Amino acid sequence: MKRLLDKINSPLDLKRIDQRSLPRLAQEIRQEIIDVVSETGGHLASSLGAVELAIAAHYVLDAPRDKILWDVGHQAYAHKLLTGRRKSFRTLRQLGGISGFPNRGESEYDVFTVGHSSTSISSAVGLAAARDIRGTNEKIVAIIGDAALANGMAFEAMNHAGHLRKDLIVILNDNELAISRSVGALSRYLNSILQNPVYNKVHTDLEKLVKKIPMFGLTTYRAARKFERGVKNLLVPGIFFESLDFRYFGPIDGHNIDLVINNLRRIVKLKGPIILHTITKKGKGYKFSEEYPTDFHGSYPFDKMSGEKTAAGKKVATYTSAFSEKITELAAERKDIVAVSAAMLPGTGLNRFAEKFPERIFDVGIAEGHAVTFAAALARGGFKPFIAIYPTFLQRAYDQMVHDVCLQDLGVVFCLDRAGMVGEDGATHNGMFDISYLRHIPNMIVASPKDAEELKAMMGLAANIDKPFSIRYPKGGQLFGIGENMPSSKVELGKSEVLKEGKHVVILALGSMVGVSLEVAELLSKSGIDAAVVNARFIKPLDRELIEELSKKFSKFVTIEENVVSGGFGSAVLEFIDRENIKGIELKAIGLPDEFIEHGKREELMRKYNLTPEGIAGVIARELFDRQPV
Ligand SMILES: Cc1ncc(C[n+]2csc(CCOP(=O)(O)OP(=O)(O)O)c2C)c(N)n1
Repeated sequence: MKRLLDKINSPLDLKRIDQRSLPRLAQEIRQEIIDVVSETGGHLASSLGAVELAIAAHYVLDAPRDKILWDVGHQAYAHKLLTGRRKSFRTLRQLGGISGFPNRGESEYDVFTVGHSSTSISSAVGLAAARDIRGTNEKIVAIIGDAALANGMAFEAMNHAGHLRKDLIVILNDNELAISRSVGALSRYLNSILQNPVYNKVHTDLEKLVKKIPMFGLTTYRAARKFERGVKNLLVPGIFFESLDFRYFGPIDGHNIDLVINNLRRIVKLKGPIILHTITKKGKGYKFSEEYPTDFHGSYPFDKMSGEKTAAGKKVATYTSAFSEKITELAAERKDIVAVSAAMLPGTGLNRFAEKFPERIFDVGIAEGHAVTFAAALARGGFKPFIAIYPTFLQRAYDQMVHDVCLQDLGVVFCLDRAGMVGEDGATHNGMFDISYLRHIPNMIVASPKDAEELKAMMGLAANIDKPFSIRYPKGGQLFGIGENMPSSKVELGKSEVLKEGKHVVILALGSMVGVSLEVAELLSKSGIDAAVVNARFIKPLDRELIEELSKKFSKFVTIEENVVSGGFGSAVLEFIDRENIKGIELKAIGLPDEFIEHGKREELMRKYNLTPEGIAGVIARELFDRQPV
């Protein structure tokens, strides 16, 4: 039988499908998502959980005129399939293909480019304010998960929406999970709603009652609402949403398409901020993602039959696992070591710590700003906090680092996993700005290890230094270009390591680019260029002594880093040369360009941005030596 999905090129085609056939369509969409993600990898479990919500939203609303905002956007694969990207869906997350998140450049149905959590209600309020000034009447709907709702930004936006009383709808996609368990008092509160049958019955009865008395319309309805609030006050502790001036509907089964459609049809007609609470199952419709939603949150490619990750996703030794080992070891030795995560226990490797030291782990939820100030206060309270976080998400906590950690010179350790290019998650997730946003904050130490052993050594050093200390390391395997840990000298604060002597040029390489630089040196030697290679280790404090010494021997310097060149490690070296008035140095700063970098395989992107050994050797040979590389 021909698939219904194959007829859908836009939401208009969806609307032509009989409502009774929509469950079949949901089934087909699920299968398509499983088929594709098993090959490309991606956010399987969240997307499977939001299929009916996407269908219902597009069935009832009139996008792109009406605005549908997906929070984080990792659950929007069904939305993509329904909005003209059915044919390109197989290129998901691949270089030149469609993004794994809503992206304005990709489709007019993607209202906001996203990837970071908890922006949808703010965007909805802003779009509603713009609409009202303009005097148009499109509907604005934000779809947000229970974990994303617990972020400060979502709270701030609800507070504002309640104040402005704008017409907008928030669909809460509640599956009781973040990547792992949803944490926090809000999560407990949502749970209490689900477990309160009395309230649910009163709520439904009231609606039925009101609908039966059309003659009295608004007055009756208002009176009923007042009564309802009174009843709710008795039955639901807090009536959290209603207190913020949102009208609360639900909870309803978010996989029952008729129910979601009928509720949406009703509430789009209402005024003011509204929240529709839907209950969904993360990973719905695929045995393995239902059973292991955390493993299938962001998944590598997998075998559909067994659920096993295929070669591309097989576990290799990673920086994350080295971090995980070391933090557990440190905590076993020292009772003052505590760890903080913003809803990323599995991704950062903190779950092992969490199991071993449950009283010393703090998962604060998707709340990066809070995580940093909270850690500052843990340090102030006499503990040694390690925050494990992705640098792209730490961007959310810049002021907290400045004002709460560095200004007070508190001993918080920031372990920045996924620094550099992350590959398939693309522009919203690349960790390419952290050197620039960290190194200019007074008191902050910024380090980057060349391999996993060095990461452990740096963590050991950081544990014993009572200052803000950040360590950045890339996603995945230990070394790029070499394949195993290199012999290491002792890691000392602000000291680099000379790995190879040379005569003509010195390469100061950082972190992931150290292994690459050794290969660069080998390639250069074929062109008769003898390059020295230094493993910089510290961006701040810089190894001033070594740079001064090198400047007496070399007139050509190269810096290589996996960060934007603007404000990065190369800038730090240039600033030092300038400040110390060192003359006669020609410096080539190699790194990432001043642009957002799209999704694709990391290797492809490294090639595209010329950060391969061949690419870098070519640049050095041509630009510093006026030679064509061999
Ligand atoms: C600012 C920020 N922090 C962390 C993340 C990583 N992250 C992506 S999805 C997710 C969990 C989202 O849970 P929820 O909102 O409940 O949606 P679900 O996946 O359960 O549907 C997290 C922590 C992010 N995208 N943005």
